[in-house]
Amino acid sequence: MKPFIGINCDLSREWPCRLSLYCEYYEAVKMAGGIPILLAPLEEVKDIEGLLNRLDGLILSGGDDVWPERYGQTRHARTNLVSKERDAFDFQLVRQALDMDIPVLGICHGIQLINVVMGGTLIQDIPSQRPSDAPHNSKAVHKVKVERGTHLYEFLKTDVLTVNSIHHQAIDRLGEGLKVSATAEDGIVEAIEGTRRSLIMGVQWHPERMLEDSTQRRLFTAFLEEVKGRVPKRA
Ligand SMILES: [Mn+2]
Repeated sequence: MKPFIGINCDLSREWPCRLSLYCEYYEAVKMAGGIPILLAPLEEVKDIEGLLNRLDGLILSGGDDVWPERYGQTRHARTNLVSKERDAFDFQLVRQALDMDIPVLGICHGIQLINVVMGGTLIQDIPSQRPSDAPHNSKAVHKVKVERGTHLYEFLKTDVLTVNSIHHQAIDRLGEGLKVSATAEDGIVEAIEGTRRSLIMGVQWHPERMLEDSTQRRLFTAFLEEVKGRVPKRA
């Protein structure tokens, strides 16, 4: 039985109202041996719990920015908010997934979401608040250094990795129970993970857009292997 991997989607209330997800996310899950389940926003805590009970793992997709009220800040002029409904669902989904010990892999907005749910803060706009020579926004490519002794290193088996970079926000103060597993040369956090037994990982880049790269594919295949190994422990 292949594991069920939930993927949250983007929601736009502008007409015509729509849920959307770039196809690379579900293709990455299928490539890695899982069954992708696209998640529509739910409001009721018990409904989200019921949904998570049927999932084996969670991939948090990219998107616009987390609401800064979530980490006690006011909105920077360049912060582009996700819809309020997506934000509310994302938070409840991640909180409950962590409580239920369901493996989570967060991508771009997803790594930022994990950090904020766990009490961390974000740099709202890298170019104006943390300028450096290394561009992170749109079409940029840069290297990241992977920390040894992390799940990320175990998955990828490399100290240095070339990644795409399509973000203007990044992790500032790290949330509780998290550690940094990769950084860019300018010190921007590019990957995090949980310090406890639960499998919680986040990457700032978009591995699903680099599936032609065998190292990037391993992020998904190794995540799925971990998920498969953990399913009986939850049952
Ligand atoms: Mn970057």
